[in-house]
Amino acid sequence: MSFETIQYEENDGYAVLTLNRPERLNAFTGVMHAEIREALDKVAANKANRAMILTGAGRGFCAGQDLNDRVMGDDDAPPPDLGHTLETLYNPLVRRIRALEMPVISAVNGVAAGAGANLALGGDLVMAARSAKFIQAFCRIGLVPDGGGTWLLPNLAGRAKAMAMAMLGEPVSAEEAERIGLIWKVVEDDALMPEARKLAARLATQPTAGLTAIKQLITAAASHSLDEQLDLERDTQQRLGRSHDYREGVRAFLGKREPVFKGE
Ligand code: T3D
Repeated sequence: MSFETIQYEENDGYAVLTLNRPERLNAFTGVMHAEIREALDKVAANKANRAMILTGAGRGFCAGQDLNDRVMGDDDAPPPDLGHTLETLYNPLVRRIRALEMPVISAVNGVAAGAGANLALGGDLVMAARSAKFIQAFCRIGLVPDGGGTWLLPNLAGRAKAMAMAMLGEPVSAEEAERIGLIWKVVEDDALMPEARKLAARLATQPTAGLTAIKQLITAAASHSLDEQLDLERDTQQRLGRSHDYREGVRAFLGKREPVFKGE
């Protein structure tokens, strides 16, 4: 499968989507958005894909919007409609990744800035190379964190850290990101992709429908009361209790053997 701005691979039960404009730290362009959409269609269309890795080529993960596409003309020229780009490009991307019916691993190989940082943080399991850093660069150009940033940051790291990151735009190291709960874990630079692949291959053997439900419930919890969440757990467990993988899991446990999950 050949793309201009990304690489796409399917392997061993999982897909790898690599942002691939290393000379621009994988900054987003319209073409890249379109290619990511096409790749996500492929991920979802193939039942054999039961996990996805999102990463970047070169020394960066993603530097957010390519600002070369936002060159300001003279003051009389009409400004770009950023509401339109969020509505048509960034918001659908974030929603699409959240809705993907499999775990998404962000393997953050280097600097993640602007919408690139929030794309990374929106993954379900976020791993970062020790040299990676996260920058809410928006305030430096008069914008607010987008790509879900104003929701993700306080939910992950709390209001105080969210405010400082969003208002100061300073780099947060991978180690600090792990310490404050922004990401799951830091690994050595050269271990990042081997570890991400090992994790994706393992997830691809697990009960995918159950993992997808975990992702949905934990996301829903951010806006639900305990009562609402208890109801959702009841309904979800009722559905999963009728699934192949639940039957298989219980039978395997009682039979003292390894389960063979189908993902359904
Ligand atoms: O516009 C809309 O539709 C609304 C949506 C907005 C979403 C957003 O993401 S807004 C935020 C946009 N991103 C930024 O403001 C980040 C800009 N980049 C940086 O601040 C720095 O590049 C980094 C902190 C990310 C990395 O710094 P450093 O020193 O490691 O690398 P560098 O030298 O700045 O960058 C390397 C090259 O990539 C360089 O090109 P050159 O000089 O070698 O030809 C640089 O210009 C280019 N580059 C990096 N980020 C961008 C970029 N080119 C275009 N757009 C970028 N975002």
